[in-house]
Amino acid sequence: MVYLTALLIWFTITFYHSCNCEQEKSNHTINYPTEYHLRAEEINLVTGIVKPFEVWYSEKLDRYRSDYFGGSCKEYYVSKAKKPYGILYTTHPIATMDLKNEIVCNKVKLKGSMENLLPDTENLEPNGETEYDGRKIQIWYGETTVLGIVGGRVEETLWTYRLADGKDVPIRYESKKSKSWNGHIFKHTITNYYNFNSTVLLEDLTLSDDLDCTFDAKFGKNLKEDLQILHPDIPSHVNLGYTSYLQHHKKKYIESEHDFRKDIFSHNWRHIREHNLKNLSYKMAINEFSDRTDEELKYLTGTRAPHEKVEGTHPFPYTLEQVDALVEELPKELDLRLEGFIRPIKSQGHCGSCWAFSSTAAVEGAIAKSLGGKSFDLSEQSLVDCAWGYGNEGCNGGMLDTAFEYIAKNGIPTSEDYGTYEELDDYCELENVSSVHEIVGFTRVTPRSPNSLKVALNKYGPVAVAIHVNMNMKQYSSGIYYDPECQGQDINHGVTIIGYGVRDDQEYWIVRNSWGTDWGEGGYILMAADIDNCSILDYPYYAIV
Ligand SMILES: *[C@@H]1O[C@H](CO)[C@@H](O)[C@H](O)[C@H]1NC(C)=O
Ligand SMILES: *[C@@H]1O[C@H](CO)[C@@H](O)[C@H](O)[C@H]1NC(C)=O
Ligand SMILES: *[C@@H]1O[C@H](CO)[C@@H](O)[C@H](O)[C@H]1NC(C)=O
Ligand SMILES: *[C@@H]1O[C@H](CO)[C@@H](O)[C@H](O)[C@H]1NC(C)=O
Ligand SMILES: CC(=O)N[C@H]1CO[C@H](CO)[C@@H](O)[C@@H]1O
Repeated sequence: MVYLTALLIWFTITFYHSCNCEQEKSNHTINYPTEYHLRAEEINLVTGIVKPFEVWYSEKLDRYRSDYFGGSCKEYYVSKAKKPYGILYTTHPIATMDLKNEIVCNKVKLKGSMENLLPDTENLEPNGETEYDGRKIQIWYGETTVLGIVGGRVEETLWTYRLADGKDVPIRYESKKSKSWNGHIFKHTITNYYNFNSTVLLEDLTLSDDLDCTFDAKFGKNLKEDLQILHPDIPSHVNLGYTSYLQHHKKKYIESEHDFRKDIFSHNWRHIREHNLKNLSYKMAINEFSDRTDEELKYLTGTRAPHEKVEGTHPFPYTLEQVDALVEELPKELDLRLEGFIRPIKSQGHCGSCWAFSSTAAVEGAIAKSLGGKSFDLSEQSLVDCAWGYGNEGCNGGMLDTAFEYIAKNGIPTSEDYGTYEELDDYCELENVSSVHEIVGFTRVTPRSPNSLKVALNKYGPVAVAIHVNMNMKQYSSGIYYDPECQGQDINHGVTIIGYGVRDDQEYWIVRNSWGTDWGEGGYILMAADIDNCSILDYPYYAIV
């Protein structure tokens, strides 16, 4: 210990004696220029999104400007002399259905002094030097933990070169956010900076006169309107949109989780906006799922492809030839909701019980059809609690064939009798119910045969199907859903087909989901019916009563 202290004292003295201390100190901190114009691009290695931007910054003028995506979106910051705030002007094209891009300008007050536009240097330490393009490059590195995310870690690396006046110009910045315990990287960006210029002109920092900029103080009242006015490429708008989103959906996160949520939200917002501008057959919308990863949303799904009683208890009674003849007699459109066979939309909540909801809806419909429209609200919870012996696992998922097999053997009580849906695995309390509704068996409709499905819907009632669901479908809002990315993927969800129709020569299935009425068209989705989109025709089952 004495030895160590002595060593430390010797080291400190030697250190102080041998250095030009001003010089040494400045080598250990990053000193950005106070005047700069830079071009840059941020590459998100997780999402693949490349975001080009350009910045002008002047401490002399107390102003900055950033342009995004070649200048379609711009931000101008102008400080107010002697006032503790500045004004941030943003201009961007407004998203209209007909693709006419009208430029709008908004302004907001920003408290405090002007912020630098270059990476935050607070956590960075010198980490060696390298050579690039005949220049000496300083490397800076920092590692911090992300509070609120178990094992969350941020690694930052910055590469700069030093000008003759001692200022450090960035050329590359890398930020990697990961969960160290599983190595999962949830954000990884590289930003390249180039074309540094230390001359910044007032005219570059001045907004065009013919823009009519208004103060929008009313953000946060109506999410849908806010997202129309704001733009996902402008960082300050992302903040406003995200705040409005949290308010609208009554979401609360701990401080350190906001970055992560905001990233997912803005990514989805941008993706949805671009999708909707393409005027494809369906629209998407920001909803309660839009700040979650696809992985986190596993609870929305939970149906596996069958592997046991695949064909059902009774074979489908028609051959493909018979079906083709029968289909001639069928109506061109069918909606079993209009017959009174379909109960109101339900929500499975945070529980992977879609398999119970889709099979129960098919049973409810078959019973209502047999009783001429008298319907009962049957208990999904009884399946979640009691169908484990059949290969189902409550909220952890299940299969359609074994759900029907269970109902055929045990019957299904009403929700009123069994108890309301709980969104969790509970004890099976079937012995307490006074009576159950019974089915004779179930049938797998000939797979990949749209005509067979139409015959089944007309003759037997709703058909439960297993499908693949992706993030686009989770944010579906209206129209006929067709997504090439949905093809050839694993089954993960159970829904119920309750009819079919034609719009603009495109045939579709009317599909009932179990994610509440806020999602899709009042809880329903129209899915392209051509052949086998999202594997919708691989495992279709109806109940026989
Ligand atoms: C500090 O940086 C200057 C300029 O790059 C260099 O000349 C000097 O050797 C550095 N000092 C140390 C101790 O690294
Ligand atoms: C968008 O699609 C609709 C329906 O297909 C069509 O009527 C409309 O003209 C399209 N608009 C644009 C801008 O392509
Ligand atoms: C730097 O910017 C000024 C003002 O825009 C311009 O006149 C000058 O040519 C630029 N210098 C370089 C090296 O591009
Ligand atoms: C169900 O019946 C058992 C045995 O009779 C009883 O202990 C239990 O409290 C009942 N549960 C409900 C929800 O009524
Ligand atoms: C795999 C498959 O059947 N895809 C079809 C889904 O629907 C689209 C649009 O109607 C068809 O073009 C695909 O062939």
